[in-house]
Amino acid sequence: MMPLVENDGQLFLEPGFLAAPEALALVDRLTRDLAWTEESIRIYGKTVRSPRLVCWYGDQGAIYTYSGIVHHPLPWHPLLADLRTRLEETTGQSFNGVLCNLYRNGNDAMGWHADSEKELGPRPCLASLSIGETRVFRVHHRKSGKRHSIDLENGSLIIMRGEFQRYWRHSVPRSKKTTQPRINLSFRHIQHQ
Ligand SMILES: O=C(O)CCC(=O)C(=O)O
Repeated sequence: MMPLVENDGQLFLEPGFLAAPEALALVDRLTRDLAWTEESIRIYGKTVRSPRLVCWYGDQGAIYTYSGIVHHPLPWHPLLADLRTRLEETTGQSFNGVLCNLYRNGNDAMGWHADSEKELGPRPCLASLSIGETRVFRVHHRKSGKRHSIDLENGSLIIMRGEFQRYWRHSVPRSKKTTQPRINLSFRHIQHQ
C-alpha cells in the first residue's frame, strides 16, 4: 500500500484493491439492493437536502450518530459482509459497520469534515472503498494547511488511521464533468459506550 500521508496520522492508498469488473458489478447490485436514503441536514439554521444518498449497515447495537442523526444499523447485506471479511484480513482491524454513500452524479458531494464522532474512538481506523466513477478526494491539514488531492478510481481502497481524523479534514468536491455514479463504502468500528 502506498503511504500518501505519514505525519499526524496515516493515509494509505491501494488503487486496485478490487478488480474493475467486480467493482462495477458491485455498483449495479448495491445501487439496487441497499436502502438508500436522502437525509436532511441543518446548516446555519436552514434545513437542506444532503447532496448524496446514504445508509448504514452493521452489527446489532452498532449505533452511529453523524450529521446530528442517530443511525441504527441495517443487517449486513451479504456483499457488504463479504467485503468486511476481506478488509479485516487486509488491515488486521475489525469493523462492525459500514457507511455507504451514493454520489448519483457530479452534483453530489461531501463537504469538509473529519470522521471524529466520539463513538469511533480517539484514533479510528477506517477502510474506505470506492467503486464506480472516479472522484477527487481532498485532504487538508488543520494546522499546516498542507493539501493533497487524490483520484479515487473504481476499485480503490484508502485506509485512514492513527491521528488522521484529528489533524486532517477531507472532502469530495462537486465535479462538473461527472455524470456517472460512484459508491463509497467506509468500514468503521463503533466502540460501545
Ligand atoms: O466518498 C468518500 O470517499 C468520502 C466519504 C466520507 O468522507 C465519509 O463518509 O465520511
